[in-house]
Amino acid sequence: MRLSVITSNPGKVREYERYFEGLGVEMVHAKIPYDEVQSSELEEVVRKGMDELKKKGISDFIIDDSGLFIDQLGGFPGVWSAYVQKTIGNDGILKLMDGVSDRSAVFKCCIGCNLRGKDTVVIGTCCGVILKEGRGTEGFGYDPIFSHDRIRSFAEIPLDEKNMVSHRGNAIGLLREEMIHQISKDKP
Ligand code: ITT
Repeated sequence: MRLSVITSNPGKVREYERYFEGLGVEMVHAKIPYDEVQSSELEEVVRKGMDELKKKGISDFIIDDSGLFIDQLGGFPGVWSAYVQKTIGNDGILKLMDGVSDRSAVFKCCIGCNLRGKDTVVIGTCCGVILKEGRGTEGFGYDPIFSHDRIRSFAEIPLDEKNMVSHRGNAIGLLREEMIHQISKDKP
């Protein structure tokens, strides 16, 4: 089985490839642009993106819209995470969090998967905290400033460990269950 991972972010592709290794699913990176609508819900962005890609005749793919939601910033950067990462970046977030004692945050990942004509949308979350400084060289995006165990940042843990606990790992776990269910139903 072959699935295109449609994203501009190679870090996401590495996580999908690692997770699906050994499951007989080949992940292929595809950079096909689609509109990410302005919405306060990751799921709406994903569903509209899937509709647009299907209208273009594309099938058997995964898209992923993720965000970091910081409690004391009213959920910011949330659905604006990509823009905020490109503009003020991790240093900007650390400045906004200067002197803030409750550093709780949630990473969310919404995956849309089109497989054999059927759409599945799942959401995974990972609770943690914003660290006081960026640490580590693994991963991408907000990984250096986010910690799920309040000790190590996501950029300080190996990819396999991130996949076991992360928002994306949790979402992929749900998707995998759906895929196994669907494949067993399709078998003659
Ligand atoms: P595509 O939309 O093309 O897939 P993107 O990088 O813009 O790629 P998102 O909109 O889903 O992806 O991500 C919003 C931001 O959150 C972006 O800056 C990502 O780097 C960051 N991000 C997403 N998942 C992350 C993760 O697991 N660890 C750290 N940062 C992450």
